Amino acid sequence: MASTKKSRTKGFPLEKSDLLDMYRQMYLIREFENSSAEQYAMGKIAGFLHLYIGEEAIAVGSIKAIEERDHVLGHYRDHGYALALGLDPGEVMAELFGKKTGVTGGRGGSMHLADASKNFWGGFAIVSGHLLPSVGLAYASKYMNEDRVVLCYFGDGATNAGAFHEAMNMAAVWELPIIFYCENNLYGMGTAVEHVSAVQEMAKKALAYDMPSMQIDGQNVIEVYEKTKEAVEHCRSGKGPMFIEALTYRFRGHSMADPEQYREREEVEQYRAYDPIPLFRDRLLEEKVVTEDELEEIHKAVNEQVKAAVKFADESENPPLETLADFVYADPITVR
Ligand SMILES: Cc1ncc(C[n+]2csc(CCOP(=O)(O)OP(=O)(O)O)c2C)c(N)n1
Ligand SMILES: [Mg+2]
Repeated sequence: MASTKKSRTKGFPLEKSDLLDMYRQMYLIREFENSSAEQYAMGKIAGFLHLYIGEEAIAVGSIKAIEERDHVLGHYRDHGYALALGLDPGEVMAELFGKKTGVTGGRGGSMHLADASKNFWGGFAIVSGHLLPSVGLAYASKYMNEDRVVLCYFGDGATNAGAFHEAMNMAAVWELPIIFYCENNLYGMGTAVEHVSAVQEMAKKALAYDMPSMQIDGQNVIEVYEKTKEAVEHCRSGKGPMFIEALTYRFRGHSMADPEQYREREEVEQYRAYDPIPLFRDRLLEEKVVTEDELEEIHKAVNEQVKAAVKFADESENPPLETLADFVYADPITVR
């Protein structure tokens, strides 16, 4: 959500405070996740932990392009969306730790972050499981004349699932205000895209539904912002859905349990040249939007914030045992 002021920084579509905010968010996601990886190694986080490291520009650039009333849904690699939407890092870390103070009371963990007050509906662990609920929200928006756009993020792997095709079809038939946001990081777990997808360019899949699409550089936060803004305007003007394929790469394994035997170290190193954070930092410095000192201040503040988030999670209580069955719809005692 960008500032509404008209002033723009030379060479950029946004003013300085927005640009610095975007840089801060990307750096926060990176440091938050580096720290969560450490916490995982110390045994403080149970279950899966999927890191977004390398893909931060997508969440940050695209969420900057929407309004507060718009809906956001994503897959299990969801820390970036949560932090870009402004969820409290302490409460997100506490959720990873399974603590009572977590964003969903410690019941969902890393893959199920959500906050209804921000229209952030998850964090879904089932690949493509959120695509049809996303279409449902877009349908409600149109039916009730709410002028809300749905941002639905998913991976390249999800485009091979049946629900993807059902969702794309219905959204196109009903001309719904939804952006299908495909983060193509070239792999689904340990499987390279070329082994499982008949086409290598995910944007081509939109052609089958006569849906307009764009292929964008997911490592360039400004491009992500500008293209998402265009897509949001398309949806808001009643022209129906849009498909965006953001080209990206994850620098870490699929999850913390991934020995990464399916790709060469050299490949990962090559892609590090496209790390979205230094790319944005260098551009801000070159265009003299920011000084090294200002960046250093941001780094310091974020590092403190992440430390405080871990402390908050560490010091928070576990949910009490007697609340174990709260929010479970079926009675666990009587169901056989
Ligand atoms: C229906 C379903 N099948 C299989 C899995 C196991 N699984 C978890 S993540 C994943 C890969 C998905 O890859 P992609 O959609 O490209 O997202 P990425 O992890 O690359 O961000 C798979 C197969 C699952 N969670 N759900
Ligand atoms: Mg993928």
